[in-house]
Amino acid sequence: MRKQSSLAGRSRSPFRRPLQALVMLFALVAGALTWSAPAQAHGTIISPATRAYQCWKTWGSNHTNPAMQTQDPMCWQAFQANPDTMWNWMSALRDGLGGQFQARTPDGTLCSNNLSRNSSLDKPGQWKTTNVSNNFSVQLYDQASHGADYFKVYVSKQGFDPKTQTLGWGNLDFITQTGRYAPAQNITFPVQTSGYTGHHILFVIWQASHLDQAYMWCSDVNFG
Ligand SMILES: [Cu+2]
Repeated sequence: MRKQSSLAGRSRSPFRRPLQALVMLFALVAGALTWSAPAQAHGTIISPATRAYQCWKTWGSNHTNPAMQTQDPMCWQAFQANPDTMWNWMSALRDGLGGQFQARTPDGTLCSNNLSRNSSLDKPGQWKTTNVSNNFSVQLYDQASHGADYFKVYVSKQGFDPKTQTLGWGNLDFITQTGRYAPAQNITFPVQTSGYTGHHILFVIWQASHLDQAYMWCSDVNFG
């Protein structure tokens, strides 16, 4: 019986092998697409760069380089924790918050938008900073052109140390809330501050316009 069935199997193999090869090829391609393509296309603040975007831009094409461990340890730990955080720099979103940002975002989870897959972004440390003056521009790049109901902008208080402290709501100064912006791939708005020196976290909430979809990010800035 075994012999017969194996013979039968062999006789079918010219048909089965190409089919198996096709199935495997499809699985490989599907797997590669799932891994490399963003789950959905959205956006982030590219200037001053958000944490995940800065890491992606600096190391994305070179993310296995061991030099990152000493040159940019916070990006290193983020890539170690979950490289998807960087590949999906545009997808730090939650739907349906109804504007309840503080109530639904516990202290210590602000920089990840309370997304556990991005918790590496909440870690204090030597994140690379962008130099800014008291008055600077914030630039959203949005592949999906959602537009904005508004942006809310905060800066960590003078005296708060992003290198050693985890960010909570009580550590933030509210700076401004913008008006609406029509759908566009690039939205730039001005921010005016005073009295800040050194390393601060710029915390921005983007309430997108196509549905109740909220993004939150931390950008590390150095007030010169
Ligand atoms: Cu979107």
